[in-house]
Amino acid sequence: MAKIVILTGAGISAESGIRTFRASDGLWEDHRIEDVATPEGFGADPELVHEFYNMRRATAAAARPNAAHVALAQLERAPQHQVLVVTQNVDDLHERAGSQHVIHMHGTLFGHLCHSCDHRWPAPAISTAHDLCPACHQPATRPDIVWFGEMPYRMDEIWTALRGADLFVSIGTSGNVYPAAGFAQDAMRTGVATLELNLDRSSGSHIFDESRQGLASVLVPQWVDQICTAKPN
Ligand code: BV8
Repeated sequence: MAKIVILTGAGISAESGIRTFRASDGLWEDHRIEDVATPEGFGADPELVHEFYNMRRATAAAARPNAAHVALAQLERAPQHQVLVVTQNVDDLHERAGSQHVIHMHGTLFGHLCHSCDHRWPAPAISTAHDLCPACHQPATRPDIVWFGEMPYRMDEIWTALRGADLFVSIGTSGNVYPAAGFAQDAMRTGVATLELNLDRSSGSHIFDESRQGLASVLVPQWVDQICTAKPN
């Protein structure tokens, strides 16, 4: 039984029509990170931030999983592998493709959080800064998203899984955002084999044992097929 930890980023959802962050037509071209993806930006203009996430929630809801998401769900069902997907993405395409062991370290578009009482509930399609928390009835609704400067979710679980893995695979991420960008280094330090599947070389490509460039919808099914048919050593 091979334990595989897979980190995914915006690139795995690009072919599903969800914009990445740092491409030339990327999400950060329309908005400054500081204005829409930090607690300070939310404090300054909560309405702008709710609008930003309403737009992304609508795009994600209209998107469909692509062959890369489907291949990872197939891999999870392979009896000889134990798979954990750690995603930086806030869409739900891994779950909709059938993956069950998924950690959303940067939160989810489909959840709301009360910044007054910490209550969580499913996000409606459209939300505003005036929405009341169903638990404490304060107008303290925010997207359940991890912004810059905030601690990503379930880090202890992630680091434990990473250090106990046989293989760490990074798919569709530019390796710009920490702590996720440090996972390959963490894995390598504890003797875990590392593989990168990405459209372009990333800022961390040199760290990986192997780095393959191409479209996720091509590389991921190819890789899953390769390891599911490989003879056990
Ligand atoms: C933290 C949610 C510590 C929002 C996101 C000062 C203060 C505090 C922290 C910091 C600081 N200075 C720096 C930091 C650390 C900071 C950071 O890393 N900053 C960077 C910019 C330097 N990190 C943080 O703040 C993190 N928190 O450190 O907390 C702490 C400690 C104690 C106590 C409290 C706190 C929190 C980071 C999370 C921020 N939230 N997302 C939202 O989604 O709206 S990050 C955002 O970037 C997204 O989650 C995204 O997933 C993530 C990473 O981007 P990528 O996924 O890699 O996307 P990108 O566009 O960059 O790249 C896409 C890739 O896909 C490309 O390589 C491309 O080639 C490839 N691709 C494209 N198409 C395809 C493809 N590949 C294959 N096939 C294709 N078809």
